[in-house]
This record gives sequence, structure tokens and C-alpha cells, in this order.
Amino acid sequence: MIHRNLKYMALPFLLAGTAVFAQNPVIQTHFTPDPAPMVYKNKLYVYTGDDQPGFDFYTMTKWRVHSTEDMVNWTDHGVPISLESFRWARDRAWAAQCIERNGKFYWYICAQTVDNNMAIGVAVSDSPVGPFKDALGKPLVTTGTWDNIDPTVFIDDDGQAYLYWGNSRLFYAKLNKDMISYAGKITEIPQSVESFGGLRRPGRSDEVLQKQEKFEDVYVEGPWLYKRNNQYYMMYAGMTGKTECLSYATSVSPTGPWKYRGKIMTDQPTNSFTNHGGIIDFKGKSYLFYHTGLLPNGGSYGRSTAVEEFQYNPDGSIPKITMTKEGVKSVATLNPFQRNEAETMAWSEKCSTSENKKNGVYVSDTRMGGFVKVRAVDFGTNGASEFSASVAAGIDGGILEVHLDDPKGPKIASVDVPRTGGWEDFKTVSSKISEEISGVHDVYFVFQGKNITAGRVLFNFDYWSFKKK
Ligand code: FUB
Repeated sequence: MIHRNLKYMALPFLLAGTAVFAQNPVIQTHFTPDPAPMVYKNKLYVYTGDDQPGFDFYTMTKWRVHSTEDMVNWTDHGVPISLESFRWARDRAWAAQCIERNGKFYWYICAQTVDNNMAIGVAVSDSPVGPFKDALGKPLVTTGTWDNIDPTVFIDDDGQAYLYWGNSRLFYAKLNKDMISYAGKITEIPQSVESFGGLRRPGRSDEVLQKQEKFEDVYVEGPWLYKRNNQYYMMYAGMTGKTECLSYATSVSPTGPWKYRGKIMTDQPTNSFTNHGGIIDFKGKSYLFYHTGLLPNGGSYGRSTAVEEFQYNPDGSIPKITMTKEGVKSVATLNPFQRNEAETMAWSEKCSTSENKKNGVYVSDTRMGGFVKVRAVDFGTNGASEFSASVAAGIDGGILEVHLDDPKGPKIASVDVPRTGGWEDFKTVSSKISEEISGVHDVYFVFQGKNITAGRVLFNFDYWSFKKK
């Protein structure tokens, strides 16, 4: 039933209440390990891998991109590259990082080659979300070993770009201006207690490291190079003894010598061995991206991106950062009076996302009682008069309800989703709004159906908007 003539204003207690909702992991529709953030124009992009449920190893085949303008609502840009994009790659689509130079985007990836070693490749695009194309048709770095994983890329103020990478051992090369070739030799960074907290000698497996009682730290993998106030930072996955942690070293030069500065994040739940992070500033705040196995059905091979805000200490050191469920606060509001993609979301349950050539990414696999939550939606002072959504259903369809501030909060709109003729045959449905809504709210798009068995897929949902009153 639609409640008429009720007023839904953003009350301070409502907003305070919604702030304690979980926000980490930031993406729930897919696993998103090895987050690599990049800021371009007004958006923060996060490039990740894709863990596949059901495997007991890092059996990964593709890479994903999401973006945000407000740090809480994330837009899914799908899968711009996969193993198929690199004809030399056959497995292990592992950690990667993307960077912009002169309007082109270079996405450095690592993957297993046909001769079963690991190599680093680079895909290039004119847009941060693709389409990307293998720039070389062959690896950029290949030395016939397993060392070549986890590339991190950084362009210094003088224009020199550096590519670092490595598992147990840490290497770098100076990239040429074309970003798809390097000059000179590959250099290995020496490791010691002073530089990375310890030395991981060849032959010391993770199991051996974990059993050691007196264990300080070592460089394991996942380097992340950046510069702040003339200091170079190298964050990396180090070791707590049971799981990886995130540790860092600093230097006055991008090529070292590096000085060990300690552990940043040590509370990795033991259901995931790895942690892998990236640090970035966005809209005046500093953020640490990392991954955990904390999504339902997650674990060591089902890892998801999470993010925490932090402040550097006055001397430039990084404080200890704790993993939280609440994550970060929004840094902007979302405008409901424009087309918003349904795959822009702060939290979702009982749904996934899919993509096709015509519609791009859309919300799919919606099931009864599931929802997409969008945070910090600003209805202004006059509110909305109509809600519209683009939906598709191959069989029965269902009902798309719009609730404020809680999945069971005030229902401000409800649209019937008819059988549209196909799962990708999208039609616009709308509903008038008689309630007076004002201010900033969290909005929940809740999936319902009539006479439909629980668990059945209801409909697909591509985009939505409100009309201003
Ligand atoms: O995701 C596969 C591998 O696990 C990455 O390359 C490592 O950094 C670790 O996170």
C-alpha cells in the first residue's frame, strides 16, 4: 500500500542509524581481490581480479573495474579484460594496476604463460573502463620464472615511470615514455631487516615462515609504489606469521635504498591468507584499499575489496589501520534526478551483475527479498514526483519497490515488472510518488514477486531516475 501525504524528511537520527550499516567489502556481487585504486578526473577507479568460487587455488581468469564519485556508491564497469585478451596467457589472472598517461590508460597485469611461468603484460585503452587491448601481443616482462607477478606502476614528477613487481624478490625496470617498453636492465632490490623487516631466503616456503616463532616481517608480494611530500612509499604484503599483513618502507628515491617502516594492517582474518593493498588520496582524504575473505562464501580463494580512511602522522608515517565493517563515509551526495545505473550501489543482497554489448552492465539474478542499496541520495527540498526504472524479465517478472533508509523503511514507489519478452529486452516502467520526500536518504530498491518460488530469478534492472517535483 502506498502511504499518501506522508513526509519523509532526512532526520538526523535516521542518517546516524544508517551510518552503522556494513559497507565493507565494498562490492558484494562478485569477488574482487587485489584492489588497485586510480584517481582520474572526478572519480576513483578500483581495478581488481576476480576470484572464482569453487576452486582451491588462485584460479582466476579475468579482471574487473569499479568506480565511485562518493566513496560509498560503486559503479560496476564489468570485465574489460580477461585471459582471452592476451593470447600468450593461459591461467592465473593475478594482481594488476592501471595508470593514466597523456590520456591513455595502461593496465599492467600478470598471468601464467603457455610455458607455465608468470609474465607481466600491458593492455591499453583511451578510457579508464576500456575497451582495452593487449598493447604488445606478447609479455612486457618475461624471465622464465615465477617471480613476475604483481606489477605496480608509478610516474615520477620528472616524467620517469617505474614498474616494480615480484614474489619474494622485488624487481624494477624504468619504463620508456611509451609505457609499453622499458630501458636498461631489470634491477633486483636487495632485501634486509633494515629495508623490508627481514629476508625471505629462497626455499623458505610460506608454511616454513608461518611456523617460525620469532618472526618480524618480510617482503612477500603485492608492492605498491607512490610518492608523497618528496618521500617514496613502498607498501607491500608482509608477514605476521599466520597470514600476510600490509607493511611499508620509504625512501628518498624511487629506486631505494628502502627503509623498513613497520606494519600497517595486521588484523587479516585467518580465513584468507593473502592481503594485497593500494593507497591513494581522493577528494582531500587518504584511503587504504585491501582485501579480505569476509564476504559470505569467501576465504583465501574468495577475496573482496575493502577500504579504510586514514590520516598520515605529522612526520609522514602511516598509522596502524584496523579493518572495519563500516568502511568509509560518503564524500558527496548522489543526484536521483539523473539517469543512475542500477549497478551503482553501496550494498546489495540476492542479486548479481551481468553485461552485454547493448546495455553494458546491469543488475541481474534478482531474487525475492534481495535489494540494491544506494547511499546519500539527495532529494533536495522539493522532493520527487515520479520514479522510473528500466527492467527486463524473460519469464514472470515481479515488483520493484523503493524504500527509504531501510529495506523495510517507508515505501515511496512500487512498479510492476512485466514479462518484457526477454531477459535483455529492457522496458521503462514508472510510478507516481505522492509522498513528500526531502533531504538526503539511503534508497533501497527491493525485489519482490507474486506467486513466485523463493530463489527464482525475478528480473534484470538496468537504470533508474526520479522526476523532480
Ligand atoms: O590474487 C592472486 C595473488 O594472490 C596475487 O597476485 C597476490 O598478490 C595475492 O594476493
